[in-house]
Amino acid sequence: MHFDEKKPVDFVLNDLFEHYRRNVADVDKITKALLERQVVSSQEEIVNDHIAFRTLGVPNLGLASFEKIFLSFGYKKMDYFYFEGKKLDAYWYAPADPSYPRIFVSELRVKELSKEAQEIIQKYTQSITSDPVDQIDLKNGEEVAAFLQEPLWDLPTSSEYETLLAESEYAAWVIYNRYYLNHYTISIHELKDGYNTLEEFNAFLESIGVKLNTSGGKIKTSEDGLLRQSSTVSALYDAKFADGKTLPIAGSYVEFAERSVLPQFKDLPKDQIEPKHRRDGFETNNADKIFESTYTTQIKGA
Ligand code: OOG
Ligand code: NI
Repeated sequence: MHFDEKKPVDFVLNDLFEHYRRNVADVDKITKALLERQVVSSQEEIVNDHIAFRTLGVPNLGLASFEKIFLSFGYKKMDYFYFEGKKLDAYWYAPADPSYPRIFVSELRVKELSKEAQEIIQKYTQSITSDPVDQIDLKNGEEVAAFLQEPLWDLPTSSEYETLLAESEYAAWVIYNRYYLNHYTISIHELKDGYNTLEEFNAFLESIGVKLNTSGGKIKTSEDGLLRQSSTVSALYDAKFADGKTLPIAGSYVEFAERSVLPQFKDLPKDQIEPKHRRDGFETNNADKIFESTYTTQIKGA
């Protein structure tokens, strides 16, 4: 993706992507292979379907705080999703201009965790007594981009991290990684023949040594069959904790989405198909499995 950086949203999306690309080796690995095979002629040509963020449901943080950023950029709040087993709520946000990525934001139901886990999260977040997003100028792209990289709370100790991890992989991910971009998503249907179905694209990924999330199968399919998604498994990186210990923990991953043309537009000639003719939105059962791209079960699994 590439934007001209004139509007705050452009600066923010570019900055998020730059940090993400530098930290997640699979991003450049995939881009490089697509360039070598002449599937695309530049990184900018890859269409970004959506990006995702994770938040903690505590006062002054969470969805209600985070969404202010993208609502101010003209995004519209769309459907609600609930993930019972993972204790998460989520929404997706549609861009004002369809050439921009959708945004998927989830939030942990902290109140439903054990007392011990809640106390760890409170220890680090209770000093946040007003919404930090209210302190930034949302019209200033540089300021918003810096905010999204800024640690809002102190690092936990390694044992606190492990306690959280044992109960909620999501909680452990957010306490360390905070608002880092969780993934970007390549729109597979926009690629050329040979690469524009998930079966073909996954085969290409595996041929270059990219490991895929297998939870619920490599391809996750919506009930209507029109939204199919796959994702990589996060790499581990060495993370330093407040007690000086270093642990290998999950970072971010890459996702791939294939959105089919809606039944009412199935007879449109190929060259007239626009994003609005394709399946929009997200799917709870797909998302539930994609969350596990940062989970130990997927990372340690064969
Ligand atoms: C988000 C998982 C869900 C999708 O496209 O359904 C998702 C996450 O891992 O935070 O990205
Ligand atoms: Ni996603």
